[in-house]
Amino acid sequence: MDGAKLDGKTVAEHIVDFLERREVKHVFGLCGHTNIAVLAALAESSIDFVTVRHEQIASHAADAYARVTGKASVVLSHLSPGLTNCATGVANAALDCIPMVVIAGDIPTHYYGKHPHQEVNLHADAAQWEIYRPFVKRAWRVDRADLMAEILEKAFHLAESGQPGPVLVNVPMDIFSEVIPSDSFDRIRDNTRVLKKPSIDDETAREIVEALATAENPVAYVGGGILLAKASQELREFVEHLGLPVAHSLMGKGALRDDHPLVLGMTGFWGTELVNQSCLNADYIFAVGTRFKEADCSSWYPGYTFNIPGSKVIHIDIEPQEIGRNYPTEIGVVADAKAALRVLNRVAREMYPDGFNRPALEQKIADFRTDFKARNVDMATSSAFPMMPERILADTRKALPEDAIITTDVGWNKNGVGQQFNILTPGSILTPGGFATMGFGPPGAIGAKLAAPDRVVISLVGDGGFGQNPSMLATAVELDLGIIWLVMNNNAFGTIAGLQKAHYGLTYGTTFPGSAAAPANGPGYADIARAYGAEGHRLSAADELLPALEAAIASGKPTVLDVPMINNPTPTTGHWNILDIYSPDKEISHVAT
Ligand SMILES: Cc1ncc(C[n+]2csc(CCOP(=O)(O)OP(=O)(O)O)c2C)c(N)n1
Ligand SMILES: [Mg+2]
Repeated sequence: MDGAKLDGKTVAEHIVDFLERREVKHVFGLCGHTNIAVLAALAESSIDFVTVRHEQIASHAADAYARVTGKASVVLSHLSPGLTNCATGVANAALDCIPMVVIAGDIPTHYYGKHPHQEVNLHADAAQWEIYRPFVKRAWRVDRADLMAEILEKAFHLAESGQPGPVLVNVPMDIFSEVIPSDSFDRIRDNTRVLKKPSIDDETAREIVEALATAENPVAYVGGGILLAKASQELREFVEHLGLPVAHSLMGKGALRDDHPLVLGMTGFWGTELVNQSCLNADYIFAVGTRFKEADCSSWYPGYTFNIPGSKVIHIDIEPQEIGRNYPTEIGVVADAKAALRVLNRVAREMYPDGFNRPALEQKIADFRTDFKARNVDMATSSAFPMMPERILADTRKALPEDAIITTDVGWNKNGVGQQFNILTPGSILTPGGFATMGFGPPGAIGAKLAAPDRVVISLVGDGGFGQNPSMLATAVELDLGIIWLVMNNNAFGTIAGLQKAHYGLTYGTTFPGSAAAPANGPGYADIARAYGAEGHRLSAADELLPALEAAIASGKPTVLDVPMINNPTPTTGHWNILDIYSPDKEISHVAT
């Protein structure tokens, strides 16, 4: 063995060299006997291994890290229970198109099917990789050491190209430890690193610009694809030139800063009247980088968010399967959002050098904002305690710099933020859109802070969501990450409690014992934070929030703020078609208190 080692490196060492060449700075994960060879190689490298106490924390942190860096993040997992623990975060990343490479250890190849310790072999031998199949772009089981180099190369390519997403590289532990010559890795050194993405031809671009320029009520509808393609600047130029109002999906929030005069807001179930009405009245919808998903489209019911057919749809997306799935589409274009918008901008300036101004539209948006603010002002400034959610959001926005990164979870923090919290820097809101995973936000903040150590990072999270992964505090304290976790604590799985109350008239299994003011269960979240070595404060009056946030930002210490909050639902004008299941014959608003 020693002799062989002199001639070459182990596969684990080659993997780490490969990651270094790709300028990977952090690997997120948790140990097990199947991956300690990789840990040993990482220990000798320039890469920091971010160790966590639960694999879900690793995959959520890696997800957020990739959202901020724009590059595939790397997770190192143990086999079976490690990989299944990790799965939720990987699936969350998959449904939001976030690039990630998961490297997992597995049982040794010579024990395939013999049921060695922790093998998944109920339907096929050594089959744990199949658990990931439904949500990764591809899952490899590496059965030969000399294939590792090209599989890794393909894995990163696939994760980052087209519609990005996670991939799995599943490695039997004996292969990690096999010593191989470097030629297979040498061969891929000069392979393509970056793929040029597809764009749009001039003729189609002219067709689109013409349609939008001659439309009466065109609306741009943008999704997370703008942020993935880093196309905010190009989007702004285009909509400003053509005077297009901009509606966005949850994932598209912040594609254009929310206080831009042309931004209508988030569509769908939690959308406001202005945005939903504008989309309903549109003759052309210019959709870019969005999948028209259910929550953003009021379950595709006509009359709530979109009237399609009726409105004509132009849809640009990198993934052909997204085009025309739920709505008939007049012009579909498979292209990268940034590349396509660049061409569209040039063509628009050639065709209409003076562009378009729509002062009446801008005035309408401004008036709506003033009116919305006025209607909200009592709640946004209320001294009520437990606090009004609107006040929590308003004070938080006041305390944060414009470029602060906010992770949300699910619940009030996501829906209310989507609706009424201004995002002022593209890419500064990280939210679990597709999977809507409770528990994403708090560990997500760890990934965000590691990717952007100089920016303020705050996790807005419900008490239910915070309870999912509190052990992420251990990692944050060990790495001294100055993150703020603001627990919007209504002592309930409040969003679901609201639904249950409206349809069934009770809250069973959806609220916690006691009340928001006096939860029956101890210890409180501030105590938990202190037990982990973080700062922890439970607020006792609404006026304490702003100073507490300012102090936490100034301290740069990991801080949990436990903020008692009234259990009011997020107001909505949209629609969610679960009513037909739970209350088919009743006129019911399932968010009514
Ligand atoms: C992992 C997971 N389990 C369950 C759900 C269903 N769910 C959606 S919102 C919600 C309640 C979240 O409670 P909390 O974090 O306290 O936020 P709140 O609704 O009270 O604002 C639940 C359980 C989910 N989205 N994800
Ligand atoms: Mg709650």
